Parts: sequence; C-alpha cells; structure tokens
Amino acid sequence: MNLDLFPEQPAPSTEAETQWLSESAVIFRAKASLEAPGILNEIQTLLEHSPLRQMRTPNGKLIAVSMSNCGALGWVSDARGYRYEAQDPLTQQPWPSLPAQIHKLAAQAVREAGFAPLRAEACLINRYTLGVGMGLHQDRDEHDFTAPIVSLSFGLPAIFLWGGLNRRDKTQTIILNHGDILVWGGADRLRYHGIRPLKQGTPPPITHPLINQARINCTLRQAR
Ligand code: MD6
Ligand code: FE
Repeated sequence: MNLDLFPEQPAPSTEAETQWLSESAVIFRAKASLEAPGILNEIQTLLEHSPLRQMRTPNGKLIAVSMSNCGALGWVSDARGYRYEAQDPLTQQPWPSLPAQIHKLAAQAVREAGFAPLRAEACLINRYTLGVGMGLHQDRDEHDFTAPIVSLSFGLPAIFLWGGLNRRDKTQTIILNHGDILVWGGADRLRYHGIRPLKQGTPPPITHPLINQARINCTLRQAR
C-alpha cells in the first residue's frame, strides 16, 4: 500500500515548468537546479568576505533573516533607514562581485518573462533557518519601479505570500522550491509579499552547508 498518497506537501517538480501568476509575474520551476551547487559554492566563498548578518530596522528591531549582498550595490537597513550602499558597512569594502552564473540565469529569466534587460546591480542574499520568516512588505527602496525583480530560491521550500497593492489585501500562498526562479515587475512590482516562518519540508536533491535545514534566496534588482 502506498502510504504517501496524500503527502502534506507534494514533492517539488524537477521539471522545468513555467507558471504564470499574472501577466507580469512568472515562476520558472527548477530553472536554477543544475547550477545550484556551483552558485551555492560561489555564495559560500563571497560570504567569507561579506558575511551574513542580522540587520536592524530603522525602529531598532532585529530582522530575523540573515542577510548579505553581492554586486555593485547592497541593500542595508539600520537606524538611518533602508537604502542601497556600494560598501558593506561591516567591512567598509565594496560588496563582493555578482557571481556570473547568477547574472546569466537572471538575465535569461528576465528575457523569458518578457521584460527589457535588467541592470542587475544589487543582489540581496537572504538566509532563513527553521522558524524564520519575513513579514509582508513592498520592495520600494529602488528608484525605478519599471525594472522587474528576479528571485532565486535554494534549499528548503518556502511559503511565499503574494498579496495586493494594499497591505490588507488578501494573500495567495505560493510554494517556492529549490531551483525556482521568480520574476515580477510591471503592474505587480509594488505588491505586498512575505515569507511564512520556514518549516521542515521535502529536502532538495542536493546537500550543501548553506541549505542544511535552511533556505537561501537571492533577489536581484536594479536599484538606481
Ligand atoms: C524571499 N523575497 O523569497 C523574499 N522581494 O526570501 C522577497 O522579498 C522578494 O522574492 C521582491 C521580489 C522577489 C522576492
Ligand atoms: Fe521583497
């Protein structure tokens, strides 16, 4: 007898399917799976220079997700506000450069999603451990909201909350699995979104210290 007929979570598809959420938001399922080991190694190396750290909101609250950046600009938050900076405040050095594999996958995804090429100058690296989530927010620290955002997910699956243009709008839940690439912009660019506290779930087909009982998300943005 198959005792796994009704698993709590369906096993993530290893097929490269395309799932449109709207006219200007699309998930390319498992699109980064092949490159995942190489990308995670590159991230691990660059985190030796600009380590993951917990930032504080302008109100002084510790952000649960551990963050770092790569690329020309990095997103930072502290008592002075949310902004993009060319130097890592921790090291006073430029952020590590954006790994070529990430850039290539993001550029391809942007093209396939039908957007104009992106000046992907900022790449925020988020790491979630079990129990860690991200509250509903809008991404509005960038200058040009016509440029889309590309997000790559690795490791444990996460429940992504996809809301509307008002904080109190109803949210849809979308699972982001290992290797998924999400691109959104246009009319969806300022939608509220968040991540439910990370739970144990179907582990990805590869192991890597960065995604051991954890999730890594990289978001690429045109910031200026
Ligand atoms: C995350 N992502 O997936 C958090 N923001 O861990 C985001 O906050 C996000 O995935 C803007 C665009 C895409 C995203
Ligand atoms: Fe966001």
